[in-house]
Amino acid sequence: MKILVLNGPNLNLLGTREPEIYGTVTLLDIEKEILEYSKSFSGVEIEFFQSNHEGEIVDKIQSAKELYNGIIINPAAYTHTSVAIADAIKAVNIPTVEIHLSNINAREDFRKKSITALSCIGQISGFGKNGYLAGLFCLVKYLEN
Ligand code: CA2
Repeated sequence: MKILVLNGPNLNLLGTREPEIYGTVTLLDIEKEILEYSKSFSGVEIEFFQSNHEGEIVDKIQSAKELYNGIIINPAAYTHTSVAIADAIKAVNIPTVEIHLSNINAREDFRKKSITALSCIGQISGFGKNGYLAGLFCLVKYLEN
């Protein structure tokens, strides 16, 4: 089973600013933890991708067809704006879980609406880096059934 973990704009800056919202760990730390946790499931392979560009994220999702069984995505700010990413997820028809480090429902009004979640099987928000691990667990169980 192959899972693509996709992170959107500015998440490459994790650990450098706004630690009160996003914590102190870097994206590389999170990726290492996901990789470590993935070993507790047999036959699960992970690939990581981060981009600050909407079109690159759309291209990556399109190219995931036939290559990946599932996607874990934190679309970051594109969560609230990107019909293009939502359409790409729908088009490839790959089960996708949306993750947010912060609790987007407890922040500014504009963050409460997720356009991309409309195309996802579920969303985990507010549990920091552990959200990615919970998302992997839920996605693997979903794909096994
Ligand atoms: O809580 C999340 O995971 C978000 O997807 C993070 C996005 C934000 O726009 C979403 O509303 C919620 C922002 C990611 C930016 O991350 C930074 C990390 C360090 C320094 C600056 C930005």
